[in-house]
Amino acid sequence: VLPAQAAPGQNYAPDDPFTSARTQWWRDGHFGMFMHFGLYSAYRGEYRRPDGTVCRNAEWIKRDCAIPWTEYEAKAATFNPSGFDANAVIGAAKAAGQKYFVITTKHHDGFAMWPTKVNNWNIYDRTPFKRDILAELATAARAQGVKLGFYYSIWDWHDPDAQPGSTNYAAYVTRMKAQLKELLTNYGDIAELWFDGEWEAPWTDQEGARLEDFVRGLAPNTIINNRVGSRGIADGDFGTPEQEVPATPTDGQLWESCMTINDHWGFAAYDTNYKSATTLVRHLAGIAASSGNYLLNVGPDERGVIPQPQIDRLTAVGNWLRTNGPAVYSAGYTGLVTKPSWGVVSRNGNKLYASVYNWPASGAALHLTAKSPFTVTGARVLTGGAAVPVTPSGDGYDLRPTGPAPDPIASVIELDITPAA
Ligand code: FHN
Repeated sequence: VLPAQAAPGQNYAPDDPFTSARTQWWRDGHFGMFMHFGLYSAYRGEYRRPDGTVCRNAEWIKRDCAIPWTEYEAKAATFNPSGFDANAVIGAAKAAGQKYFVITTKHHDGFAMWPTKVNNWNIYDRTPFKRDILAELATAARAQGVKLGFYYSIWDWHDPDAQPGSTNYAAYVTRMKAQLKELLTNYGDIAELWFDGEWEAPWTDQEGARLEDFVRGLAPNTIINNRVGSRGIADGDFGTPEQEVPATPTDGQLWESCMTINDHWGFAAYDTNYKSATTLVRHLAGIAASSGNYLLNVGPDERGVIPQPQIDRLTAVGNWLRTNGPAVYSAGYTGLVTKPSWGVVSRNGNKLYASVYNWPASGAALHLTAKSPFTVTGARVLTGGAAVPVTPSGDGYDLRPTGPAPDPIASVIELDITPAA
């Protein structure tokens, strides 16, 4: 039976996620840390087959490298991520300017990263690592003022009742709900729940609607992503574009774009193809200017430690945000100007924030094209505070900053505006 609110074509939620107080922190924060960490991390991205050949993958290594379950299960007995430091992890997110943190509690391999009582395919029962990292993260997140979220894969390669053709899928769904109950009731408030793998049969949209209802009943304030069912029946609070900065500001839902920091979600030691701090900042500024959120992934190694190149980039983003945060936090789609070729523009009330990627030569202008009329009463660069002359020009305004780019990553000009009544 579908919940009463789940009329086709409606975004099923107990309130309007665009305006609800429940989602305010999320809409203002714009930036979170995603963490893919699981038994797969123990492989460091490589599986040596019995014939000596090497197969490379990360969180999909079990399936894509066709590792037999007996071997994958045996790997668990060696998995001991004793370097995992929840305070350091949450501290890294905080230093990066990230307002929330979402960890894979169970990925498609079905392996629970907490001591679930529901089955024994979990980090407590199968490994020498006798700690509960979710409890440690909950404590650290609360202490440091970072919100905690959980990723949970509906698709499960391990549970026999979850497999295609299962005659007892309902038993799996019952266990899944029991696990979700643990996650939503044993670790304090869970700010965000990130489902995945909902596209795989035998999962159905109707199951999704029931699951969304179940979660709302247990945790009414939790913000849920749309990978619980499909559009119009059960689509949570926000959309989940992946590996992209969407060109349009909205598709009728809140949205959060998740991206990798290199080319994998889980740890792969050989993958050093890291995005630069400049790219990461520009993703964030572009996403915030389209009223979206950026969930940037890190992949701890087999010891549970986030690799230093990932930390370095997060630190650089945090440094940029310390001065330029107003272009991101509580800012969003302007509605007033056309996206310029030289950067992006966001808005917070009567301020516009122009994040300039291509700083003009001295005397040259940055043009702002107005989509609807507004007046500019002042402008300054956030780094250093230099005033920026602004003059009406054609269909908008010309900004003429002087001197070299104040910030090589992106220099932000703050404009005081009065929209026409
Ligand atoms: O298959 C997964 C993948 O491993 C990763 O977890 C991403 C993150 O959004 N989600 C799935 C693919 O969409």
